[in-house]
Amino acid sequence: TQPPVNVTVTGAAGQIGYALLFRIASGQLLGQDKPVRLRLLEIPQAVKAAEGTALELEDGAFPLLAGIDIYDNPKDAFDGANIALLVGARPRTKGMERGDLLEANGGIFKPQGEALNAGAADDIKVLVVGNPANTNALIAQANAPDIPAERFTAMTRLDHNRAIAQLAKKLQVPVSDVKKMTIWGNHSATQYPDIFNAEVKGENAAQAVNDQQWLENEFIPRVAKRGAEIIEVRGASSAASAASAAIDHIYDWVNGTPDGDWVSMAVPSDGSYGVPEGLISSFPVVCKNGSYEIVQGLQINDFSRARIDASVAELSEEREAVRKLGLI
Ligand code: NAX
Repeated sequence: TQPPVNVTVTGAAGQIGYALLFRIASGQLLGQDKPVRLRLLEIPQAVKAAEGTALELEDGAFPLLAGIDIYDNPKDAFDGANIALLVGARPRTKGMERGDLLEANGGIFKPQGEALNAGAADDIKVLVVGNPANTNALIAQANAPDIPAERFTAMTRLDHNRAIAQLAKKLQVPVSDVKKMTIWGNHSATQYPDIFNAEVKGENAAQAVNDQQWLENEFIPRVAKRGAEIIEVRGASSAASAASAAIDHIYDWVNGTPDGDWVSMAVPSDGSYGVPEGLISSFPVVCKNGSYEIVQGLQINDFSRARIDASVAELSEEREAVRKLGLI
């Protein structure tokens, strides 16, 4: 049998962590042939709750779970990590300005980037889920100069999955008929779900829908504001769907995307589609042999261009703000 893969999860005692850890332990993160060792990071006050979750994980008797260790400091938690899921973050509280939010998260993601740089395994892959995810990923990446920048990614897969589900519902087809969905830009309300390059049963999705009113006034805002809708209806923010998307993101990155399809990941821009280099922005990507490439050559119409530019402008502003704070 293979040696276990070290998977570090931060915010392990939170609600996404609770949904995520059981799916990792059951083999859904990497595949049914890959044993995993969980390394959980929490703040000291939440270590006990993480220990409780670890007891439950033990009770799952998961054949692929080789062990669980719990830490309250990033240095130890990221030592030897092959996969890092950065879920724990500082949420926006009442009266907090965006600058305060970025600064508070800088206090988390800067030391985590440094700890990854110091101790992670050579093949480390990082997914940032904690918001503001794109800029938190940028902070961690900038503080880990010895790790190739492209190993730092942020999660827009939940947005991607939401967009597929809404489009399938509109066209009354199974979700598996929808291919080549793309989320562009920031994981925020400015994100742009693009159906002009998507396909439904091989047909162009925008043509299949043929309803600009629905696209502009229902689909785009519904996907972009789905997080708020979940809070409104459920009384708590998305947790299991977010965990599921994190599983999808890493599974596809490690095992590859299917032929004839792609997924959305926020990754450091190489300048593709006019997105300034270095910004961690969502793109269509294909994964193969454990790495990914941004899909090239897609047509971007004026409608899409304006929306992509607006979301990317927000990312540029966030980068400027964290630069001024000395976080990158
Ligand atoms: P919870 O508040 O339930 O859990 C967060 C956990 O992180 C807490 O247990 C807390 O103690 C821990 N934590 C805080 N600072 C830490 C640190 N420095 N090191 C380690 N652990 C730390 O939040 P939850 O609902 O689990 O959401 C987690 C994050 O995911 C939030 O930032 C949330 O905004 C973000 N989301 C991102 C999504 C995405 O699509 N990218 C969607 C879902 C979710 O909203």
